[in-house]
Amino acid sequence: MERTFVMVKPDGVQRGLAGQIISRFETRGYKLMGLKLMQISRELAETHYGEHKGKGFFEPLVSYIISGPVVAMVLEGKDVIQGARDMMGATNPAKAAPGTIRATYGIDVGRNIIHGSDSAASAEREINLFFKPEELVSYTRDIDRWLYE
Ligand code: D4T
Repeated sequence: MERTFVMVKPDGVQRGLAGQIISRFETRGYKLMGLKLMQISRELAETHYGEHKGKGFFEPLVSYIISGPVVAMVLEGKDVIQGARDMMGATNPAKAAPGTIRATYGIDVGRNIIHGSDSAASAEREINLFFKPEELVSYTRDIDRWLYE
């Protein structure tokens, strides 16, 4: 089973969409391993988006992500890294496929509602960046046998 890091960004929280977005992942069958509302510090934001440092959108991106609380979560499931990314849609909501989270709730790339890790390496890095080991809970779910063959 894979794990991934997903975050409802400040626009999603301010617009009251966190519950609906979490529900999409739960309904699909992905398992919540960690979940919290948090205010990201500038330092954490700059580390998280370190790969974009120097780009024109870096400063607005950091300001946006620290502009209000986010809902951070760790999801577990078969191929969840790509599966969750597919559910989010393209980075720019204007280009995201209909039915995806970004196309359903968003318009502008600078207000794209949600983040999800894009590889196994970034999932591990981001989970460790946002969650302490004791904040992640391992448990069994009786419904798993109805989700997986
Ligand atoms: P995140 O990291 O937010 O899940 O987005 P993606 O993984 O889908 O896309 P990304 O890393 O390329 O971009 C990170 C973040 O920067 C914003 N952005 C991106 C922006 O404001 N303008 C841009 O031109 C690009 C490429 C949106 C997401």
